[in-house]
Amino acid sequence: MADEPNLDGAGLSIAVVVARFNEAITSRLLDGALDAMRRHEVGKHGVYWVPGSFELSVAAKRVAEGGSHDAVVCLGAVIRHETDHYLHIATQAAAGIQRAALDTGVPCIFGVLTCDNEEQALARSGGSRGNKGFEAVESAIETANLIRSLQTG
Ligand code: DLZ
Repeated sequence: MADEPNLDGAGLSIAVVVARFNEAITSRLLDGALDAMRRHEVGKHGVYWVPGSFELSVAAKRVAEGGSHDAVVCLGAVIRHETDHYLHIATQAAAGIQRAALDTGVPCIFGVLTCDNEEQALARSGGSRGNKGFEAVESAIETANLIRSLQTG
């Protein structure tokens, strides 16, 4: 059976990088993220806005390099349009966020919705399917605590 996740946020500092594109959705993800940080008593946090999900990774990398946060949560909403443009944005956002994490050693969490329509995105940003922003912060806390425990042996 798997270990219980360590969701104690006290003593952690978490950054949230959030995309302004589809702000009606991403502001709900941010609300969920802030709620999770309150509930898990995260010590400090910072919020950084970028234009769209494509820019999340470059900002996450710079924030992680700054060294003052234990994890970076990236929030965005990529919604299918008439062309396949959205596919490139979602794929590059995922790859870039993972690269930022691997390059810096700081957990960078993928809290980006990839949906067919706004209805699906609303359901996953505080609707019937929960809030991906809340879940992303829990992933950040658990991973940051694991990394910290591995560093201190
Ligand atoms: C241009 C664009 C499009 C078409 N769709 C989305 C989207 O669904 N979600 C999102 O976060 N951003 C979108 N963008 C903006 C890009 O992420 C990016 O900001 C611009 O292409 C400028 O690099």
